[in-house]
Amino acid sequence: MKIVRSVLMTVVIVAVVAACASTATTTAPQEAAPSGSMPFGAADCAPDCTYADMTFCYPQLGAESDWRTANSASIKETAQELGIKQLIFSDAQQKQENQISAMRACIQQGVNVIGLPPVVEDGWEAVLTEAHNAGIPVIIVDRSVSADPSLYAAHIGSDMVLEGERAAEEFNKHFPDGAAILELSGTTGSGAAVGRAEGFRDKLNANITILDSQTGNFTRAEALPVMQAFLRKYEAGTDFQGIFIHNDDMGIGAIEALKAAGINPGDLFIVSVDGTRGGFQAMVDGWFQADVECNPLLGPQVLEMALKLMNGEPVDREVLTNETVYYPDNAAELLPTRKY
Ligand code: GYE
Repeated sequence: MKIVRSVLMTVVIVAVVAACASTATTTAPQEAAPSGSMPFGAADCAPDCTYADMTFCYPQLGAESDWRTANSASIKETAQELGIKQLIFSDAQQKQENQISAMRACIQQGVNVIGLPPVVEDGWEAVLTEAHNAGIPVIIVDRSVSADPSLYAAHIGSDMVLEGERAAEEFNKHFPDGAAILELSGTTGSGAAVGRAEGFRDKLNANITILDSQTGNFTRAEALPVMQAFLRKYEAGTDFQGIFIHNDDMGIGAIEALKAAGINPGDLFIVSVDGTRGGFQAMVDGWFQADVECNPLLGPQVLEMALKLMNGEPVDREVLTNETVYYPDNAAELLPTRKY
């Protein structure tokens, strides 16, 4: 109960700090970057810092999907279990400017480490430089950034290109004689959508054509009208035989549109990404023929690395999650064991 209350307090504090952030940060002159040997600055308690010393900032990008909800829960639960001093958690509602102000508030407060799940790849140089100059290490979590790697400590997340490649292999296996397919892609400019699209195109056989590709911004609500528009433009089964969908939530939105149009499970070959319970249910119901895993449960790895950084210990600069592909044949059996 006490812990829950302190987390709530933290959220309130974040909101207040965030509200003042924009004015505060524009005036603050930047200090010189910390010198060579310890580029991201160890905490004062190094080398004996424990989780009880840690103030960790996680400016979450939003709550757009079940994947995201599970990722937020993993960070919060791990922070509680490990007994860190303070978790500063915020929700940017898929807006980069909100993530940047939340980060600036954390820099002002002098947190020990920031975990940043960036909504898009570009545009992080300024705030990453501010964190770097303040000696606050940043772990890029989940999606990637295009900024120079010298500006952040490490990246922990999935190999999005590999996920796209795995999805393409499913279409190649299923359509050896070729096909036309549609793509429902994730948030434009996000590392997840860019990587998946790239890997998918790299591996897709030349006899499979991507007829059209539109973004559904990783949400159910936005995928539904995109699928409806696709169905007005193209005839399912005739103009296209399959759909590659960048996450399960958009898949669930698309299924609503497909059902309403009288399409039956199995009429189209659909491959999605994430492996959420919703995705497993869609496999059980016959809608998805494969679901490429993307694991959101990153809390333990992220906080362990945060402690190492506080203690000035070396860390791996790129930590990729080990993942697989799930299929309908054992989806019903695995569904109850899924953690997200
Ligand atoms: O696939 C999707 C979420 O960045 C890996 O973001 C993440 C993606 C995930 O909204 O469901």
